[in-house]
Amino acid sequence: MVKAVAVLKSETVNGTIYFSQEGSGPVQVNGQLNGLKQGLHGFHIHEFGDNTNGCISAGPHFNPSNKEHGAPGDAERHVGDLGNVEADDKGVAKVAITDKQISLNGANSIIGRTVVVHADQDDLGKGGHELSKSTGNAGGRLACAVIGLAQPN
Ligand SMILES: [Cu+2]
Ligand SMILES: [Zn+2]
Repeated sequence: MVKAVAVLKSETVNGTIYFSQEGSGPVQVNGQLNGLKQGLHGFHIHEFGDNTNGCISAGPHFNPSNKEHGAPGDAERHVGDLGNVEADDKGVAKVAITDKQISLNGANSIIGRTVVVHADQDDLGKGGHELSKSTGNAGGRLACAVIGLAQPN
């Protein structure tokens, strides 16, 4: 079992996201984000673990196979496309995602990259906006954190 963790903290949003993977199986993504506006928020792995200029220096969505932006269940998607998380009326989003494209080892490894939560809903590539096929038009980057290895147990 490989485990990883990211601790997000910005002026408005904070939370902790845990990742775990058995062998080359799916990655379980679990955790909680606080301080969000109620509703859906884009949630992605961005290419670089570089937060020197805030979340912007994390670069674009992690896309090692050079595909277009899409929904988590689509064949045509960035590896980093984890869709949306949904915040309740208290601004809390409980995250519970199982994903088969991200990995904690090998070519699709997200270790050392950045997890980002956005201001707006990710349209999953289907919104017809000029940004739909690259970012899902999910708006600004509210909070982010570099994904690091965690103690296995
Ligand atoms: Cu993003
Ligand atoms: Zn994407």
